[in-house]
Amino acid sequence: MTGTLITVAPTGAESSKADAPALPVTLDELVTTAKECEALGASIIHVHIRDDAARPTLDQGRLRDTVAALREGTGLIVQLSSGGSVHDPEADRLAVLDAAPEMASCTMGTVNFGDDVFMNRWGFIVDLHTRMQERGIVPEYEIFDLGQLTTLQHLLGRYGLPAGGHVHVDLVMGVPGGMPGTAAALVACEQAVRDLPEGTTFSATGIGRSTIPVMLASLAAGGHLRVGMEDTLTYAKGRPVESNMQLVARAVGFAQLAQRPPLTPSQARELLGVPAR
Ligand code: KMH
Ligand code: ZN
Repeated sequence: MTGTLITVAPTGAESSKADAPALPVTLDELVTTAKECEALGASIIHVHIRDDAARPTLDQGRLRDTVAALREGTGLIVQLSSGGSVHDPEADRLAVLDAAPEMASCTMGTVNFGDDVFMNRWGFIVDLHTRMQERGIVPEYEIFDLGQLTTLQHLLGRYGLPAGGHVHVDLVMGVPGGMPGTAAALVACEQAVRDLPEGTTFSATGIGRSTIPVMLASLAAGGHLRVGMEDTLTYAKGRPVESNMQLVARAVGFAQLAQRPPLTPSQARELLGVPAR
């Protein structure tokens, strides 16, 4: 078993700065957070950006500036979200790839998302996957429900392996409308991952209070970790998260206890098939 990939997802598109003042929403806040999380043991940053009013945006200029600033200021693998917010049109989500990140997310199906719907049509998934192949952008396949792993199997069988040749999935567990954030659900996914190409790796993230059981289950099952304020705003009962660093530090501690210490960004690049810097 290898060390642990730790992804930080610091911002997301769902929480407001008013509700979570520690949320990094400016470029400066994002780069500062990224540097601190890298120093603690993160190797990937999953990025959603905000506009001047701290609202989610897929503005192309801002995306490019963000990729450049993170590359300049950190060694982290920069993974842009192509999921955006549930309100973003497909064209804007596809255009995220024009900002030329090293990685981008690619969700494997439509899912209810609280009171909203996170729409991911088959044709849209194929467009994202094939454009990433053409441009050498390594996908992280986002899985919100068990059947989406079967969709991924179908996608790879029909359109081939992603850029870099390695398949990496992220199990997003505990979204209201998706699979639960339980050890049982994680084990079911881990079994289904075995039907994907040999060497496929997975990370897992538990939304809200499922963050700890999902982290422990993922480490026990040989998986990797994603944490951050995109997914978790309460550190413990009655204690709001103070910073992304607090969540990364906890994940690093769990990984070390499991004797699977954090991978460095260059080790993570090697594992995922992301070209070395
Ligand atoms: N914000 C969610 C609607 C992704 O980044 O690819 C979608 C999401 C997944 O966060
Ligand atoms: Zn996201």
